[in-house]
Amino acid sequence: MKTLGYLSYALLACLPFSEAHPGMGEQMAEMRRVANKIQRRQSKELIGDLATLADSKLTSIGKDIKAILLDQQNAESSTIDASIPAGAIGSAACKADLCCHWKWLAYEMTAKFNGTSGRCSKFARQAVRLGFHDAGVWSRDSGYGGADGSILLSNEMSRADNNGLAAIADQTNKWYTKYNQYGLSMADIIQFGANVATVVCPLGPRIRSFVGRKDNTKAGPTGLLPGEKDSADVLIKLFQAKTIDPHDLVALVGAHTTSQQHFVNTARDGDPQDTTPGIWDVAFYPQTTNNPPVRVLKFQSDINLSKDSRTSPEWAEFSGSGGQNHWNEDYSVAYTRLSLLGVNNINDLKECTKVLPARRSSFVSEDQKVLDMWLAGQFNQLNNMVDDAIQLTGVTTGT
Ligand code: HEM
Ligand SMILES: *[C@@H]1O[C@H](CO)[C@@H](O)[C@H](O)[C@H]1NC(C)=O
Ligand SMILES: CC(=O)N[C@H]1CO[C@H](CO)[C@@H](O)[C@@H]1O
Repeated sequence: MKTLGYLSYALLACLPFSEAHPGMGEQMAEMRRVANKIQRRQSKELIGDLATLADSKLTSIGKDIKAILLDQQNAESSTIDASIPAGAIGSAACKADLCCHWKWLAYEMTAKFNGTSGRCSKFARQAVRLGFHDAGVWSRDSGYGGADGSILLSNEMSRADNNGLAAIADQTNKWYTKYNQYGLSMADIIQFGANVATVVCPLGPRIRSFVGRKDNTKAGPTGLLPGEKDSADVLIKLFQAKTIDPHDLVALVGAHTTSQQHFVNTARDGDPQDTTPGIWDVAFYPQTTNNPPVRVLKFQSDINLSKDSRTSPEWAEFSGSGGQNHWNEDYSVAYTRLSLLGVNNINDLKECTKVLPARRSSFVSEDQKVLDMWLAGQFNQLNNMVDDAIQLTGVTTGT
């Protein structure tokens, strides 16, 4: 790969820098990042029908998704349709409009995912994880499984892998009962839910949202989801078998920035994985390698990934300045791939990104003083309130 390396650095000479007067160190970091990106592109793998379809056969959405999978195009979009839905749920006007029922569903999801604190709720965080656990049950060798709705349409929820997803499973089943009659598949509702949840979390990216996946009532293969005690090597190989490279894996586990665990350590039910649960910031990365307040519970798998030479450079980059935009961009590309594993009609998908709510690019936690005391190990009883993203008011700090 040496020649590719030289090629990458040669190409850099033509690339403009976006920052006005970045320091030399930052310039070097940016150069390394772009060079790595160019190198990574060479090894990006196509999936599903896109692996075999000729370019001349691609629809415009097929072309876009292919470019996203090859890391040649951003997967974020700010295109918003602010008009009211074309008609009431179930009306002829709504049925005639591709994204109308998706818009109603986006309203319902947003209400469920947005806490009174403005942070995203436990439903949002479980929705992101549900999207991963439906799609992630797939590998190049499995031949079946993936983003097919089977996590809720079969008995997969009885697997220990899916502990912690009961609340979003119940809620998603209700949405399916209400909307499947209008053509919305379970597989799509789950992936759409993950994308709505991501953008409802403050600072989260607004990921392009495609619909048209097919449902499958057959349970996916077992043994394809990661464990919290896995080594970096096991995790890297597990994800590589899903066509997800180490870089994309680092981007994806950043979703733990929002997390509050319940089953890794049941004695510490509700303890978060960084100091800002319910916020899609990059605090998770540096806090995994440092010493955060006592209530932050780090997963061994995350610690291991932060240290392995194949994943630690990216971990450090997301931790550094400019990490948020870089991470949002990379997460969106990586999640788009994840959300399409096992999907064999990618070229026929349609797009309803415009019905997602707007993203929030800044956020102030108004109850941070109370949160900080909670993080320092006081107020155990606040765990569930933080989990539900309830505004914590009326507690004086005495300072
Ligand atoms: C390295 C592989 C991974 C491992 C070992 C892992 C493991 C876990 C575990 C054990 C939990 C806590 C569940 C609980 O106790 O309630 C969790 C939470 C979570 N995971 Fe992962 N995960 C991995 C990758 C991912 C990926 C790729 C995503 C999404 C793209 C993701 C999204 C989440 C989210 C959003 C939560 C928070 C759930 C909540 O707050 O209820 N994880 N993960
Ligand atoms: C979520 O709630 C916050 C504050 O309550 C509000 O500022 C924000 O716009 C809401 N987000 C969405 C997508 O509705
Ligand atoms: C294989 C490996 O590196 N496992 C490590 C994962 O992280 C935990 C916590 O730091 C270590 O104890 C393991 O040895």
